[in-house]
Amino acid sequence: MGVARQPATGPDIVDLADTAGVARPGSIGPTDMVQLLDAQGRRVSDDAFGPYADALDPQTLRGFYKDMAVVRRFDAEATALQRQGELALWVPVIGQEAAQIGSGRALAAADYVFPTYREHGVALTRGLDLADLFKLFRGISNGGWDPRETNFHLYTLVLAAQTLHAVGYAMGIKRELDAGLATEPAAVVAYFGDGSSSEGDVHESMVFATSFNAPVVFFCQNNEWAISVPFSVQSKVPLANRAAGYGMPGIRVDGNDVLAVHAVTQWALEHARAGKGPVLIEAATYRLGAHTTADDPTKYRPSAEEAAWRARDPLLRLETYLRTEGLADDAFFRQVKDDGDALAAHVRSAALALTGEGFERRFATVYAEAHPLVAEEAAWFAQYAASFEDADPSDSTREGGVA
Ligand SMILES: Cc1ncc(C[n+]2csc(CCOP(=O)(O)OP(=O)(O)O)c2C)c(N)n1
Ligand SMILES: [Mg+2]
Repeated sequence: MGVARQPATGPDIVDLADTAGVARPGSIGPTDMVQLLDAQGRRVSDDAFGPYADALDPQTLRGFYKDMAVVRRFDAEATALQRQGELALWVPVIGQEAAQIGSGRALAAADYVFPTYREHGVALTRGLDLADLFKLFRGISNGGWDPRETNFHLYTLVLAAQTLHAVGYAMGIKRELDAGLATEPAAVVAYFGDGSSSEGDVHESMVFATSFNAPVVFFCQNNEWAISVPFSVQSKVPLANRAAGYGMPGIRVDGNDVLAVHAVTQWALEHARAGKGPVLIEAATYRLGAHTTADDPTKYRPSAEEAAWRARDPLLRLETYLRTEGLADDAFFRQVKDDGDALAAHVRSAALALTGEGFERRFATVYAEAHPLVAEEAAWFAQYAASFEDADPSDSTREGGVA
């Protein structure tokens, strides 16, 4: 007996062909990666995304370079501060500056960002004082900044948890718009890594986002490594390919090309804000440094691989482009260096001046209201802390020791 066949597509099924040339569904190989500036700093033509880059004025292009350069300088200072014992840990961003500045600069003020723990470049684009990031990494705060001031959420160390939060937030934005409680369309960006893409939370997030047409952009920085696990263990296909299975456009972009990242993120944000649902962006990039300052990548990855990616440095290619096109001169690059040094000096002195909130506050903010168990634990801790009072005051392990 024959079984009635359902049509493969229906009115509720997203027609991915609509986004052909943008989503590039189906098999995605290296040639399907969006690139507007090649590793030699030459413009690459692209009918779909080229116009976004063509619309940028020289000042904006110089701004992209400055942002990337000062973040790199900041990152080096933070790494040094950790080595000097002033931060408990640091998570280097070197190599991923284009992915972060390109996407961050595509955001509008009303958009909202859910970062991982490595989005220092995006933090800069949201107007954070980067010294605030140190409150977490110096172990004196569980947060460090008020997300409502910049629409940049707190760092999340539980891999992929923020993708769920982002979708929930995006669904909230949509509900407020639908109910007439908000007038300005906004989008949400959920950052996550290649390793995190294997977490169930990402799957659930994508199902919810497509089912409820949430205005969210999933921005995966595929930096080739999840600590010591290579990307080849996470997926047999480019991550952007997975988008089709959920029913949303997927775009693979050269994550070391700030122009391409900026263009595809603009497109995705417009798509989301227009009520057309989520988009997955996979930015192909590389973590040039260690996973964290507690990691030694020479133990698990070949130096030739690092060297190959250094040749694709996101800063170098934009510098070459700006110089070749006559858009920036030596004086500009000298000024950027001075700006980076000034930022480094600022965050260093701010870091050294940061003192703890006190453990009383830690206990007081566990719940909104007093709780007998917390009160009991606070009393125990006060007694424990008092037991150190006769200890050698020069013993630096007495307080602030956070692993
Ligand atoms: C749920 C959870 N599992 C494991 C870890 C430990 N962990 C921290 S970072 C990391 C690798 C993450 O790799 P990726 O998502 O590619 O991000 P990247 O660090 O490369 O930016 C792991 C396994 C964690 N923080 N949370
Ligand atoms: Mg990774």
